[in-house]
Amino acid sequence: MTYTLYNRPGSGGFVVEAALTLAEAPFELVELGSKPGTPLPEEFKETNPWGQLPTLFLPDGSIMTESSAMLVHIAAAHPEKSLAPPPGTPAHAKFLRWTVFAGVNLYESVARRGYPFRYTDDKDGYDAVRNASIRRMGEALAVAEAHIDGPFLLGEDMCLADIYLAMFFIWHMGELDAPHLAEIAEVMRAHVVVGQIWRRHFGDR
Ligand SMILES: N[C@@H](CCC(=O)N[C@@H](CS)C(=O)NCC(=O)O)C(=O)O
Repeated sequence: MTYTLYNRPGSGGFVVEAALTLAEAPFELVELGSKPGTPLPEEFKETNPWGQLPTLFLPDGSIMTESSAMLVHIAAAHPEKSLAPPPGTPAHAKFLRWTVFAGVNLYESVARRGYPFRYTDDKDGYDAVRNASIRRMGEALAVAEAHIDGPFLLGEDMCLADIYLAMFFIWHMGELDAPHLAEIAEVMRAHVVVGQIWRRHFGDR
């Protein structure tokens, strides 16, 4: 049995695909033919009742949702790959903090920007929701930036949270002065494993 990852090109399953590949864990990729920023087909709720990607099936057939949780799980399930610091250490606490911060605050901003109709019933308010979400995402990225030790979140050693933060950094649509995040994104583009997956999802971004 292997992992099965449901995603679509350009969506957040990128980071889970990168994590599984770095873990050298065999997985099957099921790519839905739907465009980023559009709701998924209603039938997908039979697979994931919340109707979102990424959706991950573990080798035992159980389902996981929530990209941040998947990253924490993959790192824990493949400890020999050092994808995150050992659980129980202060470094792991920092890894958890920013992985969850990204899942809760950054991904939620992306959702408000892409799907404003879920956040207001006022059709005239969609642009306001979008604009506020872009501003809020910039604020969240700036807070994350200020906590990056450099060159990576935790200092010298790259962890899965770096890939996650880099993804949100390039998804941000506003102005942002974030040299650490910019450098991490550059490392990801050039990374021998992550770089190929990055290009397949995000092209030259
Ligand atoms: N909290 C979820 C958010 C996932 C999410 O928003 N995924 C987007 C793709 S990038 C999606 O499935 N959009 C379709 C929809 O929400 O209908 C996670 O971290 O996995």
